[in-house]
Amino acid sequence: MILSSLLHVVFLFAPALLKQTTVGDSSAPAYQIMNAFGRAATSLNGEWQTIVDPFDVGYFNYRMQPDPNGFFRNQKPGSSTERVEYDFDRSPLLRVPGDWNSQRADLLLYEGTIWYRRRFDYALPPNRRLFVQFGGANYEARVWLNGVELGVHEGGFTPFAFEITRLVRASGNDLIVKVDNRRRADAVPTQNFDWWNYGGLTRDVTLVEEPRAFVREYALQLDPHDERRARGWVHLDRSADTTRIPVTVRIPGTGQSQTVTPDASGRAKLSLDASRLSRWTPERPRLYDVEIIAGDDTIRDRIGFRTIAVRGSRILLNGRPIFLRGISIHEEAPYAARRAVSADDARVLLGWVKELGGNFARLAHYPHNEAMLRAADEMGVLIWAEIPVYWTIQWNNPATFANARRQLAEMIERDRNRASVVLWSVANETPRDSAPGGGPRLRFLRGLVDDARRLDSTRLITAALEHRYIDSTTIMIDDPLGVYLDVLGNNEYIGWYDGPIDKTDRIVWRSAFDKPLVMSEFGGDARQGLHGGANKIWTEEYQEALYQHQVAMLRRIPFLSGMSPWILKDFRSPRRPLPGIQDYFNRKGLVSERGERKKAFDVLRRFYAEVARAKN
Ligand code: GCB
Repeated sequence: MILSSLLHVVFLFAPALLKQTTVGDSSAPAYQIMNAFGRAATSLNGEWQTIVDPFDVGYFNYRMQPDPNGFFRNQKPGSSTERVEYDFDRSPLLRVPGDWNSQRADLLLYEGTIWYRRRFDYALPPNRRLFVQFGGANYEARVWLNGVELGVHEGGFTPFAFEITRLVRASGNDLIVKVDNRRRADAVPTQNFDWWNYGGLTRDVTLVEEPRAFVREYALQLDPHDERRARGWVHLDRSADTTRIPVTVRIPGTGQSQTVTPDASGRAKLSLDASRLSRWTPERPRLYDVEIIAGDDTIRDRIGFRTIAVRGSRILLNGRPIFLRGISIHEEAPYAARRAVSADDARVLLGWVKELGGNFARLAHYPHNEAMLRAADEMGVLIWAEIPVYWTIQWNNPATFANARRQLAEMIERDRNRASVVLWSVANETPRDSAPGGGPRLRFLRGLVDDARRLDSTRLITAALEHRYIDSTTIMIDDPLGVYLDVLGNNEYIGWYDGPIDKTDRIVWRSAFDKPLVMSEFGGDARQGLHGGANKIWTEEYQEALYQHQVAMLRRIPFLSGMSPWILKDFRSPRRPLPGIQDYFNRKGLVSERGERKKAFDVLRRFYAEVARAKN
């Protein structure tokens, strides 16, 4: 009772408090500036000073009340007797972008808060605006500039930005970020997941300078209903004093151009003739330079044009059936056990997909960094992109739902112009509601499906589902969520969690839907270099046999339109302690964490070569 009336008071006064402690532009909610790298940007990547703070003493006082003199003040003792119990200037460095776990042995298993501090100078010319953009911070990031709180962002894998036009100084700016990767039951993902909880500023940090009116977001894709046109929209962000300015979109290579005038909300629709544009395909991933010009603002992007659709159980790329020859990938670097952070990491990982003869990758289980999507566009790898709605999350919690929706919207906003992305996935292996017709989980996921369709009509919607046995050899895919999806994903582990390898030989697959199926996971662990017979678990030969039997089974599924076995590379997981075998790695990779191939790699490669000859 006392608590609730206190909260009420805080709630009533919160807006006033915000106004006092922030300067104009800083109380706005976090948003992102699409394509930060196609703009005038200054990188803040590099070494940042850091303070490890497992008890959050830099944020709460000893009564666990927010401390107005927290570490974000970056205080220095004013006299020889003043006590200040932290000092960024003398604190150790961590590299940004990068997870903290792999940078220091004592942080390998750390879950909690680390404070990051970076000093910078920036002479912002008059009539210009400045934003600080974070590519991603796992899991919750609270940001201050020069002691003023800019805001907070929740969710480890999507970008966010704050405007700092009025706060930035010509020299000596202190940017401070509190990053907390503690797992929470109400979070997305929740407490339990099968990957390492890499914390920190894991992606690029950038200052983006823009004029008073600038293009914040834009979409340009082939119209799925009329592929002679490329359609989309632009969204201008304007200071109150800027008048309407026209926006021109150009594809210089083709002479295409259109000029539009945004409405009062800063929005305008685009429609360009696309009849002479070559189609983007995995074999010929043609990208066009695109320029978007609004007054003094020019943004450059490279966009591919293709359509994706379904007909019955087939997936159609540019109107032609395609079989998705894929593999699942976690966002871990190719030759190390750390987060992948760069275009180089992305190219090696996707290079392995190409080596497998693949044309498709499932980027599990959360949005990967932007470099990965851009590399996929350039290299010709179709992408399944997903949000970390994984296993169980709090289906009945409105805050959890709002969080999942936000992460979905942020992912779509960032990647909506990437031709490679053909599938948005809203969930992985979520347990069905107990009521056959559905319940809170179905409501939650339908909400996400509706959002994805509303935000982007140019992609297919999927989810990795579970199945059920209707007798000992017949598997039925009939999750009620399937009604709302374009493509059914399904995870199965026959030969690993589900019976012996030769069980695959007897299984018959059925589906309640006339829709394409992508086998979004199957596989088993093998320690690279461990040999034995096909009947000895954990060996390369066991995994090899498992893949042989799996592909034989998959060939018999008439409605199968693709697959992304689990997984390209061994990855760290706290759920995998077995000494000498797992050592805290999930060993289902076709490649070890050091980049060494296992035998099953070749089984899949041979299968994909055959499929490519027969089906595409
Ligand atoms: C799954 C999960 C994936 C796990 C995998 C495994 O079904 O979707 O995240 O890592 O199984 O190895 O158990």
